[in-house]
Amino acid sequence: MATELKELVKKGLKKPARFEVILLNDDYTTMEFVVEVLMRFFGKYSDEANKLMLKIHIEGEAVCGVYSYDVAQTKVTQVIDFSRKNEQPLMCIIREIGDV
Ligand code: TYC
Repeated sequence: MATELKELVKKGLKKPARFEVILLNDDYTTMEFVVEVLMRFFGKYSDEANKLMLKIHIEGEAVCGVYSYDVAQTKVTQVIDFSRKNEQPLMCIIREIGDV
């Protein structure tokens, strides 16, 4: 197969990009609020949500879920809207997973 065609086939079969949704630590958001966010938007049970919240508190950040771009971006918007409505400064970002 010609090199150009090989490249096209390769492109067509490329794995869809995946994005990590990450919560960041801060000094003001309450621990209870972060646990609520993890349960409400990331489908975590109470135990897992508490462990993940503490990981963020100690390490500065943690991956809360992995999604397609659209779903990841929607999670960020939902978390930030919910946080501001509740007067919490919690920050949420997305990061593309690189091929290794
Ligand atoms: N560090 C916050 C506190 O001590 C708790 C916290 C945890 C805030 C996780 C944000 O993503 C976060 N109240």
